[in-house]
Amino acid sequence: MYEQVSHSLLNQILDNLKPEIRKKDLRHFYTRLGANFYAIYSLFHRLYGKRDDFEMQIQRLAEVLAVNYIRRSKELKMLDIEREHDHNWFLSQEWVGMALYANAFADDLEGVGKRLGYLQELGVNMLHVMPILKCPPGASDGGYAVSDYRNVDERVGSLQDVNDLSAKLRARDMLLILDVVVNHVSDQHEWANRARDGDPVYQDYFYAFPSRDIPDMFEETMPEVFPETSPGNFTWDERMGRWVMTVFNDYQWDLNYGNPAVLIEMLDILLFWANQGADILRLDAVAFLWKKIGTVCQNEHEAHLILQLLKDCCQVTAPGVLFIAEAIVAPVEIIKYFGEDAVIAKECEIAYNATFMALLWDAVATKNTKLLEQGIRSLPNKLDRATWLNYIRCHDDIGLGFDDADVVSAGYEPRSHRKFLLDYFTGKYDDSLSRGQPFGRDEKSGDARISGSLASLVGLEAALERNDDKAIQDCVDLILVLHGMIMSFGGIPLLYYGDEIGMLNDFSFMEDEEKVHDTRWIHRPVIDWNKAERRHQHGTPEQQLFEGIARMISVRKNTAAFADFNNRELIATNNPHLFAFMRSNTFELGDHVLVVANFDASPQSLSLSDLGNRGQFELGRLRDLYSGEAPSLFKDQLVIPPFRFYWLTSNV
Ligand code: OTU
Repeated sequence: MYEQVSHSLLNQILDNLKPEIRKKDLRHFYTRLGANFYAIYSLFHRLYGKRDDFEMQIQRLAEVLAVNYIRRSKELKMLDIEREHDHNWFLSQEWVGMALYANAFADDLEGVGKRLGYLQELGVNMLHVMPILKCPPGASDGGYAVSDYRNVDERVGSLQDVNDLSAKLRARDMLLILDVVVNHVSDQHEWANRARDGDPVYQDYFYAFPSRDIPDMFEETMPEVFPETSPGNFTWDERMGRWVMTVFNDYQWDLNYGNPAVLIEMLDILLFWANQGADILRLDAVAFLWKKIGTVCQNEHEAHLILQLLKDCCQVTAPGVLFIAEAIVAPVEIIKYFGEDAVIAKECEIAYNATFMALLWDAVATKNTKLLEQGIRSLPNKLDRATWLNYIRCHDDIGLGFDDADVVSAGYEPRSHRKFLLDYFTGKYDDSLSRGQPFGRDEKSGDARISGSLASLVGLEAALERNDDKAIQDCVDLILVLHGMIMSFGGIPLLYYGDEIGMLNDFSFMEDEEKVHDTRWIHRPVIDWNKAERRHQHGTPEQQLFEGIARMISVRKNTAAFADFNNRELIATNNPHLFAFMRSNTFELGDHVLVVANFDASPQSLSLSDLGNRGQFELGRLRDLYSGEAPSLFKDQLVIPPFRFYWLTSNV
C-alpha cells in the first residue's frame, strides 16, 4: 500500500543509506521493500513508535535488510524468484521431513552429509538438523541455549560444514531446516556478559530488575515451563545484582523485545542463517516473545506483531525462506501463528500441529477416537497458504494440551482423563505395555507431560522383552498407523530420527549429570546403525517399519489429494474405534482418497453408506493405495483389521 507518511520516511531512509550500500544493484530489493514498507513501518510503529529513537532504529532495520540482501548468494536469489513464481511449492505432497541431531545421527554435520543416501532410501527430502549453534557444554538445553548465533558448535562442525551440507541437499532437491532460538539466549552469550558487567545498553536486552517487586508481580500469573528443574521465572544474577527473567532453564535469559535493538539483532541473525542456505527457519518458543504483567506471558498480541514484522522483513531480503512456528499452545492459539485475517500466512507459513499429535496419543491409549475426532472437529480452519507440520514424536515431551471442552464432549472428566493418560504412558496402568517417563511434573497441580520414544511408548520395548510375537506385531502395526495419519492428514509429515527403525528408550542419559534430571533425553538416542542394517532382514520390526514408512512416502508423493489445500473432510463413522477423513484432489474432480484407521485391537467395520455421496466410490474397484490390496467388504461394510489403516480409492 502507498501511504504518504511512511513513504516519505522510506525516501529519507534510502537517501541516508551508506554509499557502499547504494552503489549495489538492488532492483529486486527495492521492489520488495516498496511493497512491504508500509506494513513494516506500521508494525514497527505500533511496537516502538513512542520512542525518541524510532527513526534511527527503522533506518538501522532497513540497513540490516539491505546488507543481508547484498550478501545473499546469486544462487539463493534465483531460488527466491523461483519460489515467488511457484508460491504454493511448500503445500505440495512431495515434501516429507525428518528431525535429527547431527551428532546422534552421524557424529557431526559432515557425517550427516554422508548419510543422505539413507534418508533418500526412506524418501525424506526435508531435513531439520536440530540446533547446531554454539552452546556452553552442559547448560545447553539440547542446543536451545545459544551463546553465539553466528558460530556452529565445534561438537558438530563448522560454518563451512553447514554451507557444504546445504549445497549437498540442494543438489538432491532436499531442503534444510535450521533453528533460530528467538526467545532467549544462554547466560554465557556476550549480551548477557555485557549486561552482567553493568552495561545499561545490554541490560536493556533482558528483563532485569534490582528488586523482587516486578518479578513478584509477574509470578502471580506466569506458569512454570520446567517446574521440576527450574521453578519460578526469574533467576538472581550475583554479578549484575539483578533478577533476570528466565522462563525456561535458569541459564536461559529471556530477550526483551520491548527493545527494538533486540528485534533488529534477531532479524539480522535470521537473515544470516537464510543466507547460509537454510530453506526454512524454525522459530523456537514463539508464543513467549512478549511479556506483560498480569498475563501468562504467552500468545500476547505483540508476539504476533513481532512475527509479522519478521516475516515482512524476511520477504524483502530472502522471500523464498519460510518460517515454522514452534508454539505448543492451545489449539485456538496455535492457528493464530499463521497470522489472522488473511489468505496467505502473514507470520509463519508452517506450524507444529501439536493438537493432532496429542490427540493421536489419546487414541493410542484409549483405543478409541472420540477425543481425536472431537479435537479435529474443533480445530479452526487455517489459511489457504499455510500448512501444518504433522508429527508423532519430536525431541520434546508430549503435553496433554487438549481443550477441556473437547475432553468433556468426548465424555471424559478432564482431570481424571489426563491422569489416566499419564498412568497409561508411564506403564502404571495394568493393561499398558507403554514405557514412558513423566516429564515436568508439577507438584502443585499434579500435572505432568510424557517422555519416551515412539516405539517404547506404543509398547514395543515391553513386547520385545516378553518375546510376545503378537504384541510385537501389534506395536509395529500401530506405529505404521500413526505414520499413515501424519502422511495423509494434510501438511508436511515430520518424522523423528530412529522411529523409522523403532529405536527404543535410551537410558544412557541417566549417567550424565547434566541430563539426568531431564527425561526428554530418553528419546534422543545415538542411532544404532547395526539396528538400522536389520531393515534389510525380512520380518524384523526394523524391516517392517522402514519399508512400510518408505512405501507410504512414495505413495504420498504420487497422491495429489494429499497436497494441503484445506481439502480434508472429517467423517463421522459411528464407530468409536475408527478415525476417518476424505482427501480430495483440488485440481481433478472425482479424485478422492478415503483415509480410515482402526485404533483398536479387534477388527472394526465402517458402513460406506455413512459417506453419503462423498467420494462416490465404486465398491468393486476399491483399492488401498498403501498396500495395493482390495479391502475386505461385506455388502457395503468395509472391514478394517486391528491396528491398520487404509488409503482407499476406486480410481486405480
Ligand atoms: C522449545 O520447547 C524446544 O523445543 C525445547 O527443546 C526447549 O527446551 C524450549 O523451547 C526452550 O528453548 O517453548 O513453545 O518441553 O514443549 O518448552 C513451546 C516443553 C516451547 C516444550 C516447550 C517448547
